Amino acid sequence: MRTAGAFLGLALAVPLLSPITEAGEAPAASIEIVASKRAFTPETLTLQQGKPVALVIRNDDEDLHAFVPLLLLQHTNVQVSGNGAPEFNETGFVRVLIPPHGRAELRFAPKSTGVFTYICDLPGHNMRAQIVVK
Ligand SMILES: [Cu+2]
Repeated sequence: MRTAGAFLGLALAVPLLSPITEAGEAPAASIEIVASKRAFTPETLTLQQGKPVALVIRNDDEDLHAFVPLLLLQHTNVQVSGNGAPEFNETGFVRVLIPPHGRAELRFAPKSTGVFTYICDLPGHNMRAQIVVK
């Protein structure tokens, strides 16, 4: 009975520790956005609804930049890694500040289809681009 109990505990713990890498599921596709010379590249990128993605935002500038997705990530589970400073509120992920020559990686699965603008909201930075979810 002790063995059965230990096995059950392990079986319950594993899915909590690795929600994305379930057996048989392909690893999330990695897609890169570059912030350089105060512009985001590419201007438009396309993601698939419900499909896990690792979105890497690379800052090639000497300036601090922010990645601020408008509506795309509301009420969505987002795992952030890299050396950015993420911010969350009651609706979920709000933005990540990325230091000069830094990078942030966001792992999530887009919830809804549509065209979603993202911006850098730092003063004087007129940076915007879009993510299409199909
Ligand atoms: Cu900026």
